[in-house]
Amino acid sequence: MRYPILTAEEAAEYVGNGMNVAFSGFTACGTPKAIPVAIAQRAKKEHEAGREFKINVFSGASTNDCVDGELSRANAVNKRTPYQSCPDTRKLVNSGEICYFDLHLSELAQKMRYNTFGPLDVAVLEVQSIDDEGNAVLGTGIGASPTFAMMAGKVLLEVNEGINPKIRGLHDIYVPLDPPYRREIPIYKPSDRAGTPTLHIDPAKIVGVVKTNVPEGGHPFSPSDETTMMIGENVCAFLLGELKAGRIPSSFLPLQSGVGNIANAVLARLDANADIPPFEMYTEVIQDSVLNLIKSGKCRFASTCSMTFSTEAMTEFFDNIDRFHDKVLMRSAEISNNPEVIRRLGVITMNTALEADIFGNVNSTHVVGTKMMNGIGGSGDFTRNAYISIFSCPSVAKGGLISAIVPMVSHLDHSEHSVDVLITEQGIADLRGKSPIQKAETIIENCANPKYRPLLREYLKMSKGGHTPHTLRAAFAFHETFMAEGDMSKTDFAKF
Ligand code: 0RQ
Repeated sequence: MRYPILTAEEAAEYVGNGMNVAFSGFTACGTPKAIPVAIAQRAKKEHEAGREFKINVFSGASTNDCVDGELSRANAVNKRTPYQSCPDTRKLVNSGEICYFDLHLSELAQKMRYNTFGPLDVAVLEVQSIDDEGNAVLGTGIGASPTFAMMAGKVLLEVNEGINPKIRGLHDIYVPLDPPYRREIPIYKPSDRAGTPTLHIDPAKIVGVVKTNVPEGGHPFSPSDETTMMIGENVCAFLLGELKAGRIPSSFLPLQSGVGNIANAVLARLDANADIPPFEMYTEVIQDSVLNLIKSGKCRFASTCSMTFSTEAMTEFFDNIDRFHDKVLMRSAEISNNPEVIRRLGVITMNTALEADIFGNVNSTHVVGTKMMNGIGGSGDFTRNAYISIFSCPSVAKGGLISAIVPMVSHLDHSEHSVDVLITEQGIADLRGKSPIQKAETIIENCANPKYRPLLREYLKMSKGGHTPHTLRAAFAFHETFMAEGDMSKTDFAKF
């Protein structure tokens, strides 16, 4: 190999206080494992010596514990974007110690190419292999690596020997020209290839390689419970109704699904339902449930940005790669989440809400309007450009102390203009073609938990006048009551 072999500690010496540093990958997949830990150790030493050491951290989406966890615990993060889901990072974001800006994932690469956040000093990229001409085979998550490699002054590589070499050929690396020169992105169906299987990195920028050997996989998820199963059933029922009505063609349309337990349960129910025809996915993350769908023949093809498989699923995938090789393609987040492509393909999107209001506005990010949970992630990229956008969530959280259906969302991520359908375990609210009052009646009767329906009906009744009736002084009565008494169901509108 023509590149110097470094220890992680030597590599970390290239990262200085105040630098913009980008890490490869998307979710935990494809994220570096050694250099960020060494950067965190370096930060601790600098702090002990009384010197400042914080970096601005860019990534494709959430990362692994080696990036967000280690760097946050070392108090080494100044700015952070576009998404995180790490408890240690979340704590510092909510105490104001990390300057977090929550960004649509598809937008990061273009903003970086236009220098919106200043020059990118260092890119730390995990790869499966790299040749002397700088052609790299990436790992199990791409994120914004193509743009990070293009824009970084210096590139530090982690060559992970734990990534199965059979991964070669699963990537489609394509960077669009920037406006005003942009042309259409040539993807007309989820399986279309637009670019190349390897990422070219200018060898002159590669300051060194750190070797690691960490197998990918091992991201656990909980099995479906009764609530998530019911949500899955309701999503199936909705999609079947749309098929029957001819609003979804009989050949079906590509699906996008978020991550987490609800998404897994929905996909499992789609798999089990014989009336749902085989479909393709145009999505940003595929979990074990998608591998099962591919095995059963229900999912014909999955375009994704990362493969978030458990260790067992990852092993099964690579052991049977001949069977899966023409069924999966990984793209950068800029392409997997691209508005142009999503709108063209007619993607049906399924994402999760923390809370929704009776008029169909959705909060996916802020607990009680103030505390950041994770971030908007790709949910906005998909929702705003969907053929049909579906949001689902359990009707209550924290054992019923919180209603997920509220009079007014305490933070807005997805407005009523982008939310077509709301689904809880209670039922389906199809909001299309309805006025705000009709939306409210449908959401209260079909989606709200029976425990909260009388309160929500009362709110709607007391709110008179206008197109979207509200009683502004009481719009956050549910949230205020929860903060004061720990139980939204104790809301007394007369006190507001
Ligand atoms: O709390 O963890 O203490 O049990 O929120 O809720 O129901 O387990 O659902 O794991 O799917 O997360 C919106 C956060 C949902 C996620 C969100 C509490 C609840 C629980 C988690 P505990 P669930 P999930 C693809 C697309 C935005 C990004 C996105 C998310 C915890 O789906 O981050 O969609 N979405 N990306 O008890 C207070 C409420 C609550 C509440 C739930 N109303 N108030 N707490 N909780 N509702 C991925 C990428 O973009 C990479």
